[in-house]
Amino acid sequence: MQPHAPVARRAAAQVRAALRTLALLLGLGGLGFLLRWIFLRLRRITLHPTGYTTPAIGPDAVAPGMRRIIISDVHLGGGDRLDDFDDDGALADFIDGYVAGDEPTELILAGDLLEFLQVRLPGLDDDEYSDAAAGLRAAAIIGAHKPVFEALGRFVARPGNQLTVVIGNHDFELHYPAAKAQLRQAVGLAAGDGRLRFAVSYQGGGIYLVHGNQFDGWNRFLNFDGISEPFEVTRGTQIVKEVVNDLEDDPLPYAPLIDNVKPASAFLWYMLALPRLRNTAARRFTLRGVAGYMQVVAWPTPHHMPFTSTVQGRLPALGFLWRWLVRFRRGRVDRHREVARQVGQVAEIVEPPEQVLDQVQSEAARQYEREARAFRDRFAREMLAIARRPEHQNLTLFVCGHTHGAGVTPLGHGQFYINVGTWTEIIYDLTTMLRQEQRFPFLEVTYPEGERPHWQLLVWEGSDEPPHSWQEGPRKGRRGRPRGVGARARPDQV
Ligand SMILES: [Mn+2]
Repeated sequence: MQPHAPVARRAAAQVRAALRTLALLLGLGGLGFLLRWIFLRLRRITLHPTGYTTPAIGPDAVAPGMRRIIISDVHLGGGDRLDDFDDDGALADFIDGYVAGDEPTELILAGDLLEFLQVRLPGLDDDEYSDAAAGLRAAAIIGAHKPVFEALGRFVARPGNQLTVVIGNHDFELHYPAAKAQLRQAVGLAAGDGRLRFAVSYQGGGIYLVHGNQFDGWNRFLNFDGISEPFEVTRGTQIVKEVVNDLEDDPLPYAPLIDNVKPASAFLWYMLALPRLRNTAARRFTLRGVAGYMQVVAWPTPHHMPFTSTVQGRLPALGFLWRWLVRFRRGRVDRHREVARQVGQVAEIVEPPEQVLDQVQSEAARQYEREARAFRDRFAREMLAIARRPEHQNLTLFVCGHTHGAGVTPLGHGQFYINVGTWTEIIYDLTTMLRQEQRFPFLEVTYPEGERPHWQLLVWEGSDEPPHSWQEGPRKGRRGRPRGVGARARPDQV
């Protein structure tokens, strides 16, 4: 029995050492957050608006009585593993076979048409934001989705049609003229041709429309109307560019799906709620994501940092020091990724008890669900507040995208908040990995009796059958099928 005593003592000493380390880490973390808080309080950054702006579209610029089709969040990427949209054929068919109907139509793309944040080009730094860089990224996206832009070209070529592109948070770089020029060229229009126009918001024809990211704290821009200097990098942008893109390269089959997380602030819970945590590769992946998230949250956003590469030459004598600081700051993302990778490797070795894993996973899934619900409610509340403004009294439809969750919310007084969802594939339920079957939602607005819009939230099913109305829940809503029945995941599944 004797030899056991030292073993027990050693174990106790190890536990004490581990606890001490943990306490030290927590203390350092707390100190870090305090310093960060002080830094952000003391340091005022000034965002200088640049000339790269995009106007709002108001009632004067909205043709009365015109048929309108609205879709959102197509997220056309660079054609690689990070690209979330692989249904060029469906979108082109929709544009040719439905949008371009017999009457003049306005097609409104309500934001995040292009996925600039996931385009990685050789020779172009991920954190380079400029007119030239935006042009290159737009060109790469257009090259990867030719059928879509060809269909848009055929659409605008038909007399009377109008194409309106609203700017979102994933295509904020559309404020740069070079990106706009790429799009105009891709649909075969000359510079200055008004058949393609860009907007930060849209109001007219009974419709109020924004992309919706300004309702989302993690994706809100202080200056949404245009590019600022330094370039505004939101937390949401950071999560995509610094964490998600790196994770999506992982060989795990569900890795490319992780940018399904909405809202971005719930990324932590999303990662922890991913199924199959018992599998070591999945655990490495999850912990890598969690570590990446923590590091993004721990630091101020890049445009809050003192050394953005463009702020130079204030003290020429110290130029070398400045350049070194800029280089050091630019290495930040690589260092974070390295730490995240190492954390992931440790997670692979450590085998936590299954019970703990189950608990973590179910609690994280609950938290994620809670945050996602609060996010959806917030959009409805914001839209309600907008609808209640006296100047919006005579508008009927309050439309946005961004959440990727399509749906209709009555606001009273004959007004409706309509989210037009997304055209990318979405996972409806984390635990069951249930996918949304109603892939291609769109809003159709017509004016059969004058000013008041008639509207329908529909789902495109391909050119062989007419679109059906959007149903709540993940399942395909066929006509004749009772509404709602079997359409919702059971609440205990989440
Ligand atoms: Mn968005």
